[in-house]
Amino acid sequence: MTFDAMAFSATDHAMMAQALRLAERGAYTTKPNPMVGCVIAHGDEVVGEGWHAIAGGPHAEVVALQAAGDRARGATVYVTLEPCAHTGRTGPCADALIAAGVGRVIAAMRDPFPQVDGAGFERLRAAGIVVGHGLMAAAARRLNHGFLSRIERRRPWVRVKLAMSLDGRTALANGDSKWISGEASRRDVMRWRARAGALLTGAGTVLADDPQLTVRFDDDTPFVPPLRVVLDPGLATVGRGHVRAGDASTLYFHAPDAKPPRMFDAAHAAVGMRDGLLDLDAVLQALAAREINEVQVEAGATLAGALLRAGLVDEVLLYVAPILLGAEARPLFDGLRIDDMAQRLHLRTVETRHLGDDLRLLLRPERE
Ligand code: AOF
Ligand code: ZN
Repeated sequence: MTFDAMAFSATDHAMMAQALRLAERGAYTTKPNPMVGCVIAHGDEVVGEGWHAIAGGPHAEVVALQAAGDRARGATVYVTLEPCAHTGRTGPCADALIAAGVGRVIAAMRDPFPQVDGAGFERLRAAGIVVGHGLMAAAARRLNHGFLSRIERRRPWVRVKLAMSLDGRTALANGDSKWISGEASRRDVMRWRARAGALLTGAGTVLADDPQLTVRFDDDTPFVPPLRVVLDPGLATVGRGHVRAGDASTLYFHAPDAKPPRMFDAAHAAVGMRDGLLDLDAVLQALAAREINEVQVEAGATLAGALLRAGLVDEVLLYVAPILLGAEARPLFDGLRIDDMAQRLHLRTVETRHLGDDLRLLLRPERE
């Protein structure tokens, strides 16, 4: 049977759905690696499960094979990403699957990582294993949109987090923006932060809000702390703000002519200027080069607006609080000039949810 002709059964779907749920367990810890889940089964009977928990640790298939032991022989393996064929921090999963004598491997999607990219499937087929792929591919892509963005577009996935009043305002005219959203929303933000490889803000937000940009959970859920990134063309915030307190590291991007002070010990990098702002494309490319898959932007309307205008926003995470801030307060995105309804920007609502008194929307700008 060729993989193109393989029809997936209801059992196949249920097993892959479980593999995707297992993969999610690595959401806060696998970065910069993708999240991967694996289920090994004989028909409806699951004999092994695994997920990739941490970069450098065993891959999902290896964990599941260990759990299955001898029962892996002749079994079907469901995995959310193509098994690897390279020797990276661990040995190739394709070889481990072959050695265990599995009968069939079904993957949700191909791994675009240059050292894999189809080579895993080929190696399995060459060993006589039946290979299928494409089962629940859309869900698998969504799961790893950050990793895929870094590999395929050489820039991270960009999520802009905003909290607004019912009248669409994010801060008072004097810059005060604490507290718009409620307690449940603020707890929820921590979970999204923990998924991100970097939290990005601007010098204006550091001066006005003094955020810590750390993950603070009220339980002991493990996570890899995201890098804090400050866009500060003139290095005006050096030595100021909470953004360097706590355990996470901080990286400053500045204009080429800004001179870091002599005793400045934080990581910093110069990027060019474009339209009076740091070149945002260059910033994102530099973050991808540092293996950042997903960036969460927590900044004001200036940076959010600049990213949106540059077409660099992949996702908007919006908390809507049932309060009114009035017409003098600041909007969501600065610099959008729309004189004609034909110019209006469309976003697609991907998900809505209630959090206490707030409403959480997940939106994607529509690209033409
Ligand atoms: C798999 N199963 O569970 C994962 C895979 O540095 P390494 O050795 O951990 O390799 C990382 C690369 O391996 C990563 O970029 C991605 O292409 C693949 N991840 N592959 O077969 C897994 N996590
Ligand atoms: Zn692997």
